[in-house]
Amino acid sequence: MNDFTNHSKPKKILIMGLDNSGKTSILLSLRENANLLSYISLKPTKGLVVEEFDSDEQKLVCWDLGGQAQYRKGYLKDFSKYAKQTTKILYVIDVQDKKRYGVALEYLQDLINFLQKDEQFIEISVFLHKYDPNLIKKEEFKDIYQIVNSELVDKIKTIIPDNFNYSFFKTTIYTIFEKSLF
Ligand SMILES: Nc1nc2c(ncn2[C@@H]2O[C@H](COP(=O)(O)OP(=O)(O)O)[C@@H](O)[C@H]2O)c(=O)[nH]1
Ligand SMILES: [Mg+2]
Repeated sequence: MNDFTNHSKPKKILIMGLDNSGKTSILLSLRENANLLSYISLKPTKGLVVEEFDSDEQKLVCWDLGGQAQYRKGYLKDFSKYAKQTTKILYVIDVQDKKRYGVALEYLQDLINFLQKDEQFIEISVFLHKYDPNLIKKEEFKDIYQIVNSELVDKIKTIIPDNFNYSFFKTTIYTIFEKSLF
């Protein structure tokens, strides 16, 4: 870690997505001291948690927006407050939670509507999360690749307009995170 980058202004990242999609786990993965045990003891995040820490090259300040239904509308109602000075939004979708794809896409659509109205064209990374290494071996997920493409990726491309910069990442806590993504 060099001194110069350490003193630079932290990069503000918003982590959003439904409850249980893996937001707090992703945040943990960014920290040096995370181990698999830390994931098991996770409790649902109540409301907003802000964490600041050093990543490989820069200071990050991550706003983990607990995704339970009772909070979701509240964030969006007052979104300018959260969006202010945000460098990137991580939008996390649990690919294993097929039943809630629709809800996850709706929340993303609501988020996009607010960003557009506010003309805040913040860069978005869509994390197709819980894409675990052996997922495809489970009967229920044998078509996961096609399902994710047709039910998530294609639809998300119609939700996020072209004036946003956005990319997709398949992620899981079972492999090392590419911290450079942030
Ligand atoms: N299989 C699997 N489970 C995960 C993964 N990431 C998180 N989880 C589990 O999903 C649950 C919810 O995670 P959490 O980070 O609390 O979700 P949050 O509500 O979005 O913050 C926890 O039991 C985690 O251990 C993943 O990549 N694969
Ligand atoms: Mg959480």
